[in-house]
Amino acid sequence: MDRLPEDLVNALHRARRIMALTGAGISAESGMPTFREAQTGLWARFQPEELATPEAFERHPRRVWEWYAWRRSLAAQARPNVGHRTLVGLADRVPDFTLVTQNVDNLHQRAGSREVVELHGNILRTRCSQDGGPVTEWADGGTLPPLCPRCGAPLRPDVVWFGEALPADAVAHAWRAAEAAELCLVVGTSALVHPAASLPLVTREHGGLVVEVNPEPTPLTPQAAWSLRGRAGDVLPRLLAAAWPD
Ligand code: BJW
Repeated sequence: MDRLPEDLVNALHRARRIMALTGAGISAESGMPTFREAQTGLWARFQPEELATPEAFERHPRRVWEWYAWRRSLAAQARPNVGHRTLVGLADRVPDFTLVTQNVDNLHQRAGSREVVELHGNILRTRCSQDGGPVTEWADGGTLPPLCPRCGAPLRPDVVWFGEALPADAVAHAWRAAEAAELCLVVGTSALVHPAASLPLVTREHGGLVVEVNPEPTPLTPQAAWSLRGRAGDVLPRLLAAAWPD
């Protein structure tokens, strides 16, 4: 990416209400694998229907639990990067800023973002597979997955699998922010998974601008007022510095 368009920089500086929607790409520079990239994505090595569906958990609960335990350890070892930190800086400068993420890795929170709207849950949390209630402690009885201390059902990661409803409060919050946003900044998502991928379209339908940051084009690219080809860790700090030179 060469020069930043001046009208984009002005639009960013002027916007009072901004929503950022992030995906796995923003954590790629922290060493976290994305999902759909051809060589390196998780879905190039693992079958989503074998690991990220309720049916997979019913068939192979131990396999699914262990795969998420591995992912949890990757997230715990990773460090937030400059892309995550730049969104913290943006939130400090914009009167009404909402960060909506599809990521479950907790890196936005660790970078210092407050009030992160988590559409697909959080891999660090665990819940009961029966009643969905949060579980923070369980007996280490050797079974995997461990069992719910309240009802004995297997525990599962608090993430949203294909075919499952997203948390209603997060969806409602994200939808309100998308409708109100003058600018929707979409960072590091293939924009293939719904309903998350619909959020920038909601902003557009309500008269807001969509700005995409991604090294590759996506189905959202034709809808974006600006599509910046580059890595989040390169593009976001440049955007912030251009819009708020100080
Ligand atoms: C960089 C970069 C750098 C690289 N800088 N960028 C409408 C149409 C079609 C289908 C559907 C629809 N509505 C619903 C569906 C079905 C389904 C769906 O969307 N399927 C499509 C895939 C076809 N959706 C669902 O099932 C959802 N549930 C639902 O709709 O429920 C309805 C319901 C209602 C009431 C009762 C019951 C049901 C749930 C979706 C859950 C998704 N879950 C996952 C796993 C989460 C847990 C886990 O982590 O394991 O979420 S799948 C996976 O995809 C994960 C991600 O959050 C999500 C999105 O992926 P993301 O973030 O976009 O990553 P990638 O890899 O795809 O893209 C990375 C991008 O980064 C690339 O573009 C790179 O170029 C870029 N990049 N380096 C910037 N440095």
